[in-house]
Amino acid sequence: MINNKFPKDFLWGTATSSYQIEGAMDADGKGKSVWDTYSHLSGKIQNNDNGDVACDHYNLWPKDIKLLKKLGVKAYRLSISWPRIFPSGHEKAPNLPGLDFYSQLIDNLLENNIKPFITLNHWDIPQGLEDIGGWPSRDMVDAFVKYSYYVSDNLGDRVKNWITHNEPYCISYLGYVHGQFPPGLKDNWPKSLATAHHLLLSHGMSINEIRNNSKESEVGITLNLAPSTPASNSTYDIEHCKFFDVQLNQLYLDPLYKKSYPEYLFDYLTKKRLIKKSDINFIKPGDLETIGKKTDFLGVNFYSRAIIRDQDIAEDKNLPIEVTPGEKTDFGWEIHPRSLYNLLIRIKKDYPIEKIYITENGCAYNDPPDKNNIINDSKRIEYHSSHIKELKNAIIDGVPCKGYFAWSLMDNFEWCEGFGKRFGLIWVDFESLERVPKQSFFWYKSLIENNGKET
Ligand code: GCO
Repeated sequence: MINNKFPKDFLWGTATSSYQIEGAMDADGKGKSVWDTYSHLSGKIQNNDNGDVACDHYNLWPKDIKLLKKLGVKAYRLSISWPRIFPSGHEKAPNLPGLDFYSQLIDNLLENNIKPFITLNHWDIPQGLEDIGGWPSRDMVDAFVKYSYYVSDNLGDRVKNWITHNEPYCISYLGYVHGQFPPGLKDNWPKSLATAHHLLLSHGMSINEIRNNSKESEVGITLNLAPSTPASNSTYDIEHCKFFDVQLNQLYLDPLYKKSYPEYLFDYLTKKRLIKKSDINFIKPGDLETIGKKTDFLGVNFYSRAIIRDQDIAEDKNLPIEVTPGEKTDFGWEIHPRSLYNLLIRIKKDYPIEKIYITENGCAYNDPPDKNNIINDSKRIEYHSSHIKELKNAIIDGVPCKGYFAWSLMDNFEWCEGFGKRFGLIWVDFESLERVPKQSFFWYKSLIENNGKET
């Protein structure tokens, strides 16, 4: 049970992203994004699903705003599809129908007293920019600054909470080392690091543009962070765990808050012959100053902890595994709410962060409607409840967290998993596009009414 109330002005919200919900892949002049291209390549997405229609939010948004209103959220985090604004990325002027779509959405949110939190880049960059090199190319920085200028110029009178990028780690690591996300390259550490750098640099470069266009606004960035634990006490696992932590957490937090990169990471990768020192030439004089410009808040996406086993060493040469995961969600991600507390305490200790929002937290469970159209997703309720409890503990212990966004408002296109993993508080029938609030929706509504106290 969560017994204490949260601070009076705590922002309870929910989140979505453009490619995952909008559909309308070519409506009103929209160009192709990298996810439009990638999801149409055979075998990349479970079941060969794609986001052409998704939740058809582009057409059904009035319905979705009614549901947000019913849920009682104070804030809603959504992202802008870049190719709706600049179809190829190269146009000089923005595509006005694209801007109009978001403009009317925002007006409606505000009429319903819901604060829009806008993410500018939730991964669906114009294919036209990928074609000239994508994030490993420094030209992306200017393209992003131009895009953030036009969006904030048009919406900045009403939008006051801006997130530049969502989860740079996923773009950089999953796109260029793991190979699971567009552009699907494997083991290309030089491009992966250049991507991380250009994402961070474009964040720093766009802060002033956005603040100039959007008076009294706050600009932040969202990172997916997680604490990691070695699976055993072996030096292999301990060293691998350190590497994991540095590349997931410090690679982004250090430049943003300490104006430096963790040298350990570059040394480690050089030692393993995954990069040459000369590959790091994408860092130019002054870049770290720009990246380290004051960011108003840090968005934290939290799902699970990581238990790290060194896969490069034969199992019989390693020590036996001592840390095993507990219960998992349908995605196979361990449920470990205490890790949210530990993570927040650690980043508060290590970095001068003045404000945090939990911009995503949630779980995949596929419970379908029963014959009365009721979806009893009790495990989702338990997941959110236990994480909110740990968040409360962290706030009591001094973590400056000002809001919590449940991922996600509704079931949607879960990237490489397609429609097979459901994170929503609302069930979506992907044939009829009917929306059915789950029991977790009503639980969250009551939690919000009671400002974090469960009844
Ligand atoms: C991410 C994204 C979301 C996901 C969610 C569940 O973290 O991958 O921000 O778009 O849907 O995290 O995987």
